[in-house]
Amino acid sequence: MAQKFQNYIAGVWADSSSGQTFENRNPANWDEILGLFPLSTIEDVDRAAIAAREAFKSWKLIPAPARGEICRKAGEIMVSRKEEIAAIMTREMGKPLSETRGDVQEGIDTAFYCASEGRRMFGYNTPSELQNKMNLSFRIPIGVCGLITPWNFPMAIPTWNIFPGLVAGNTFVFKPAEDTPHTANVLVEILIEAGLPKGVLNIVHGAGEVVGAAITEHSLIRAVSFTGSTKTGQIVAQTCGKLTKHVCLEMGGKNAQIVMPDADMELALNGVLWGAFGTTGQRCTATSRLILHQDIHDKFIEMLLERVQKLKIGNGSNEGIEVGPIINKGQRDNIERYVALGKKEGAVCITGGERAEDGDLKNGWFYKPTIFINVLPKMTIANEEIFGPVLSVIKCTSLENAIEITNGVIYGLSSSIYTKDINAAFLAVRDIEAGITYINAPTIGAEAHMPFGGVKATGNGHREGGWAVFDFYTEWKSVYIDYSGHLQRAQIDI
Ligand code: UN1
Repeated sequence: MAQKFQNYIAGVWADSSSGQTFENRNPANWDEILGLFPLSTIEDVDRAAIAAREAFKSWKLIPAPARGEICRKAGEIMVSRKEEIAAIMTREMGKPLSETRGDVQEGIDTAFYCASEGRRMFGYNTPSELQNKMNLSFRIPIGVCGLITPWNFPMAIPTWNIFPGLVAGNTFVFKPAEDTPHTANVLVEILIEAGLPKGVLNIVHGAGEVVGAAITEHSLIRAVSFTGSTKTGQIVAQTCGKLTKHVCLEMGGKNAQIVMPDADMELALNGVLWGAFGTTGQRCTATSRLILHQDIHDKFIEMLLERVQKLKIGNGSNEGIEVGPIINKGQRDNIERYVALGKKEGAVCITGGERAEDGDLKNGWFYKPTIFINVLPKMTIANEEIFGPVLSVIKCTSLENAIEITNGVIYGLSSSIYTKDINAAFLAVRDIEAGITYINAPTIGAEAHMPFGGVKATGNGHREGGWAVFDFYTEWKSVYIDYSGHLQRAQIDI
């Protein structure tokens, strides 16, 4: 009998009011049921929002450095449980242990970073335009925040939001992805152990259409952070817009790596292998387009092909595996649909393009690393986010042409260029339309203390990570102190 897990609302672990559950399964072995989680209802979200609103009254009064101390404690617990959490995460979402350890580490980094930010939550002072008057501005919390997170970074992405949001004085209703509910519950357990008061963080499991929608619509929830598809993000944003809520969106990407003729080829090769096939291509920052200069195209493809075919596909729980399974059947169907479309549109699939089904692999949702060449910028596989191990190679004629191709998609999350020409590198930094540009490094690998997010259809102007995230999780309070003892009228009594 599979273990049963619960929601955590108002400081109490409890089943959904529906009494129903959903299964959490291992994508590397679909027969393995890892647990049953509550299929929650609108009523559960309502209770969580009320609890979070109640808890906000006292949580906001705790000094930010003390709130930061809870994050620091949580970080320490994460350090001691790192191996265990990585194993849980690999079982429920498939990426290899080396990567799930990295995901936990990203949470640890965020915990320690945010803990120290509790002592810095800077506002600013300015001179007043009137005599005997002082102007100050402070960052204040927003209130109850809703958080809807994806399955590909089940620890990193929740912590990117929860830790800074808590340090800023907010409370949360958290809905993790249905594919990774266990890692999310571990994070809640850790924060409870770290001393978080009841009601400050509430977790409500279930379907996006029910729980996610209820969070977005709930009147007590004043801000929503969403990471996922552009299509869903736009729906979240519409609802939040109607209800004048803050909304932070992190959505799709179609990230390109450019390789110029003067690049260190071996370095560029290692970069694209990691960028395109790490996390089985299931990162919003994944390299899904490789833009090769025509002078090195054929040689680079030859080298790449040899290396790709050696990547070790398998169950991420086994050490040495480089490419884990696809998260679920729906995602693999989606990849298959794009691969068929790529072929139909005239691109040439030179490796992969099919399921990996040898031996035990047939029990999971495995798919071979796939490369298309002769891809033209107008083709569907050069424009739409596939979220799988599929790389589209496009030939370019110059740096300007490479940048033009890079910018020719609706998204703008991450980007990369390999070159030894310092001028080319700076031009790329200036001209690529993306939230992140790497020089001589792959499109993946953002660090916790740097702003994370994208332009165009990838985001809506906010950033997670680094100091920038506090711009989302706080409001401004401007304070004017008039100590003149008489009425002074701004703009008039000057
Ligand atoms: C994501 O793909 O959704 O930069 C997040 C990276 C990771 C985070 C990615 N640190 O690839």
